[in-house]
Amino acid sequence: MTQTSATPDTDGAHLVVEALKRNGVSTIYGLVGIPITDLARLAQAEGIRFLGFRHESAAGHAAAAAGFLTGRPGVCMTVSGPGFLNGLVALANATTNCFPMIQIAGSSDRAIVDLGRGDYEELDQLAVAKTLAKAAYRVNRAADVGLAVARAIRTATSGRPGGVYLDIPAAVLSEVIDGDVGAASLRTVVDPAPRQYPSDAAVDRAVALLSGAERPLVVLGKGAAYSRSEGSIRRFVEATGVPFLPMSMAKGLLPDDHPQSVAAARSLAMRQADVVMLVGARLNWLLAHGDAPRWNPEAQFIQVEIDPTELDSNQTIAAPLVGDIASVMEAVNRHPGTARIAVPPSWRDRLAEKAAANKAALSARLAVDTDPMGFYPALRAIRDVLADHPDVHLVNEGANTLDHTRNVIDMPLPRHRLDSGTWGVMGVGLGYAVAATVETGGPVVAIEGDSAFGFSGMEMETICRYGLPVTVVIFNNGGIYRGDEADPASPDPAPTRLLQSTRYHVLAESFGATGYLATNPAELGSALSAAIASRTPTLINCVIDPTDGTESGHLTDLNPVLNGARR
Ligand code: FYN
Ligand code: ADP
Ligand code: MG
Repeated sequence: MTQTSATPDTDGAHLVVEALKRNGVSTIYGLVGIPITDLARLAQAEGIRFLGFRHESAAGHAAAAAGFLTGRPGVCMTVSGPGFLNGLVALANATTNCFPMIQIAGSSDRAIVDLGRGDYEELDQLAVAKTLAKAAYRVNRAADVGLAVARAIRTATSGRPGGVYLDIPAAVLSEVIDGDVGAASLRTVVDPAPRQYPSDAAVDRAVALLSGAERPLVVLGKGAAYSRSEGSIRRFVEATGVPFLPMSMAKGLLPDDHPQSVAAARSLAMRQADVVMLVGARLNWLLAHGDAPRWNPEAQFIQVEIDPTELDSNQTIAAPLVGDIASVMEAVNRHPGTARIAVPPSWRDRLAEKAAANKAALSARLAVDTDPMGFYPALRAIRDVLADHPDVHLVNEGANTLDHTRNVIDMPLPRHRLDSGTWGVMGVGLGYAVAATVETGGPVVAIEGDSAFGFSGMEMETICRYGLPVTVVIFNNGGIYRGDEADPASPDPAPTRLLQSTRYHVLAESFGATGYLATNPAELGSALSAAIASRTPTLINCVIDPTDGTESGHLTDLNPVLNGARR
């Protein structure tokens, strides 16, 4: 073949790697197979770290967590058809949680797929992804790879972040084009998430509302954590004295032991606040949609939000502050009226009193040792160890395991808690854990219900293969919610039952991790201390009383109760 330029020819796969590198992508979370195996090899050879998983869902969750932790889209790479579909839960979850992520999948021959002729792993992936992602694009020519990657990065990161799907047919990966044409087609995204300031009038309106409040409240959501604006949020909260309520993944944005935190007086704060400033938090199910009786029906809402279509989705937003949180909070802090916002001491005292009572009640529960060990004494042991390790990233999923851990374990630092999030999803655990340590270099502790662990448990091998400093603690109560449901009138176990006799620690040892069995708080505490200090893969099988646990944790009310279903 005659060379048309001085540069050697290139192909779609090389351009994908170049385009990602040029835009600062340093890690890909994926699982290889047809048609992306060489693409992964190439990425690795070119200095992009490729972390290979055992299931695409876990790889995708890792990419999503990377997006949340870094503010840049995490990249997941999957094969076509079923592998693509396995990754989609994570892409949809990233979109629901507003985390920037890109899923790149290879795909089969368009000419065959589009006529339904039955190709290998045939699926109209683009059409499927469109319904679940923030956006979905297909690259039809190798010369468009640079544009496609840039567009995916821009879409995933700007405005409300979310998941973007990039479909690359096998034929495009191997399409050879002139090297100069290829190089010229690459692009670097400039300022992927530009600042967006609110108007002066919008700031005036919000500050006026807060100034007239008798019982103001700030609700901090994971959007605030994502925006990395803890500095300006803290300045606002401390200058005004307004109490704040952290949503689950906003715990630590301001430290949980901050005197203005009303996490421990959640219901009272919601029920009585008269002006509520939502900062990167949605009035969705996690906030009872802003409805009475959980909320004061007279409450007026201020919402700091990047996506204007979120406003009024549940309650009327009296003072919208549309923009990125960092810019909005700077504008609010600069406003002369902010210095005049004052919180009546009676409101602060009422909340403080309730928080103290709830904390005392929780302390009492934590102090009682039971045999077998319950959730609370187990969490006491974990809390005491983690208090000495503020740098630990905490991953948490399950039902009771999620709810109890969230309320017992204080977070001292922003973006150090990763959990089931807006979708209440199970299966994020080990993927989130991998990303948390890969992206930060720090140690991770994943506190997992025994059921929750099952969704991504095989990634223990991944953690061992890469030698990651991850400690998985399984709260093993032998079931979903609890492990003692009476056997039904069927020869099979009850739907909620799991085998509590499972030796999860031995399973982990088979991959090369250190395994511990813990049946009391002392064993648990010493195992966890040793695990964190070792900075090596560890799994602690923490056996919990099978009678401890409530159906659906704190979400019991969401369960339809059917006649004749329970014995
Ligand atoms: C909170 N609380 C505390 C503390 N933190 N007391 C003492 N100390 C501390 N540190 C109090 C809080 O004020 C509440 O008391 C109570 O604990 C319960 O708080 P919680 O858990 O926030 O409960 P609430 O209000 O019911 O919250 C609803 C929720 C939450 C939906 C936001 O349950 C949640 O995030 N759930 C996610 C569930 C999920 O996704 N599960 C996965 C699938 S499970 P009062 O103020 O006195 O009320 C499938 O079945
Ligand atoms: P939580 O579950 O913690 O309440 P949500 O995920 O419901 O948090 O809400 C996060 C909100 O933050 C979303 O509505 C999202 O659009 C918004 N958001 C995300 N990033 C930013 C940002 N940089 N600036 C402003 N709003 C943001
Ligand atoms: Mg369980």
